[in-house]
Amino acid sequence: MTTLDSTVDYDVLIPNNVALASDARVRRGLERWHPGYIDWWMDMGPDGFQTSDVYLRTAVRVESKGADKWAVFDYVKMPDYRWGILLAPQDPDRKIPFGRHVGEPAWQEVPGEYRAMLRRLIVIQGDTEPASVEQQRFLGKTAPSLYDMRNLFQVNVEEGRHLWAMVYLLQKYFGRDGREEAGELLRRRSGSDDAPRMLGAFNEETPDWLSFFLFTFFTDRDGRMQLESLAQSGFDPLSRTCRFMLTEEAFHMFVGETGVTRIVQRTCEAMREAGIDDPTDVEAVRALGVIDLPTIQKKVNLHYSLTLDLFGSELSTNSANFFNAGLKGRFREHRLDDDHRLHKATYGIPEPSNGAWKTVEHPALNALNARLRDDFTGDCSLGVGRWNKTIRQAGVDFEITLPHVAFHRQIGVYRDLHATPDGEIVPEDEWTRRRHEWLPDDGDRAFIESLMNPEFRPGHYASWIAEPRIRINHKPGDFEWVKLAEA
Ligand code: BYC
Ligand code: FE
Ligand code: FE
Repeated sequence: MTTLDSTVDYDVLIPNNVALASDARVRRGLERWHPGYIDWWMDMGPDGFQTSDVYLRTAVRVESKGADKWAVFDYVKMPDYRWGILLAPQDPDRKIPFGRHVGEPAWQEVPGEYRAMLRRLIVIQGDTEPASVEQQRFLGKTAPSLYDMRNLFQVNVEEGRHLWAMVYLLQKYFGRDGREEAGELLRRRSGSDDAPRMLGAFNEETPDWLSFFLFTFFTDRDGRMQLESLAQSGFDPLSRTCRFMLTEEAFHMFVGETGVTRIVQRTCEAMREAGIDDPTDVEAVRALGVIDLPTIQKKVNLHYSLTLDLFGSELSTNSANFFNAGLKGRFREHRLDDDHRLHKATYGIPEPSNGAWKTVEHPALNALNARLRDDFTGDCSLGVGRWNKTIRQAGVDFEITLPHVAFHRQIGVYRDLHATPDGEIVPEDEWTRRRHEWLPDDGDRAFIESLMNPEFRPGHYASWIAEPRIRINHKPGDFEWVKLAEA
């Protein structure tokens, strides 16, 4: 019996709302995987803080009921975090919302003909979660405040839980090869030469806190878009898992957006106090111990373009197959008003033509990655608009912009072009010569690194970032978000 409740059973090794107690095979599989996970967390999780007490939120329910919140906050040592398996409640009447099976009852078991495709989607999703923890493992040591440190660790434990979410699906629905894939997810390592993570951006470094905030703004937002598409899946357990993951994901986006806002705000304040009007006077601004806006723009260019590659090629038969099969839908498929099969539909993709860009129509089924990427860009623009509002309100004349989709791409239809952030196509040698105008160079990286000094006193913030306006769970300004263990 798998009747489900929205309350999570915490009196067991692996907290869950999927009746694991009465599913001996899967419970044993997960219990066997658990020690390897803890080993991975100790090796690759936040370095130097595993015995500190962190004020963390833990999900206890999959939805809020009246005054009952879905999560509780308390001090936890990260290795003791209760990583659980939480699926959104099942809707017994749910139908497959798109593709060739549209309108049929959602699948509760894996449809045999789509097994390999589905497993691949779940493995790729699962692979990104631990990768991000690996990328961020040294950041605690240079945290600009205990508040930011706590937020980093909150994101990290939740990405760990997202790995559990995918491993549950693999173990429950994919038998032996699912268990093998679950093992491989603990074996690959971000940036490794012989066993790298699967997608490009997850093998890049996250060397500093500006990168961390931009990663959570852009790359976790790719996570959001992909999870929204998988939440539409006709395979109901995947849909339900992703729906609950999205509840947690909102916080990751909050960390990214407010992190960059606070950096931009501090830069503008420092400029005003020093009477500097020209935001492009990089040397003068840097002398104030804050990050100049042109450098922030370069980092935006980098993280945005790396993240665009995560959507796969603009034109992809994989994505058409995922959609036709009913496995991966569009962003908010259930709100779209069309046939949900995309029979004769087309979708426009910008392509270069005689020194200009023109929109070329393609079968919409093949252009689903481009469409999701465009939805992503729209969502990013809202956040960037809010950063620009902060800059404007501070009276500084500067605007942060998202570069052209063809800029600095390694995957997809633009990969062989050399486009500037404005979308001008230039010869390769010119692009290489001017690269430092658009992307961070060694000097920019060294400058940012020089600011990455820890600030671990409660209520204090590093010189380059403003205090947050809204704090987690309404705690006071000098709250001790992380109680550091004695060295
Ligand atoms: N790097 O037809 P194509 C998150 C491969 S982030 C390396 O163009 P497709 C998170 C591709 O696998 C969200 N390889 O693309 C965020 C394929 O290989 P095969 C993660 C790449 O398949 C922050 C070949 O190139 N979830 O959750 O339509 C913190 C041709 O592929 C890349 C998902 O991505 C790349 N960038 O779409 C923590 C959802 N791009 O099959 C977590 C699941 C493509 O020829 N994944 N390739 O060997 C998918 O939906 C799709 O796999 C992709 C690619 C959208 C990634
Ligand atoms: Fe995640
Ligand atoms: Fe995330």
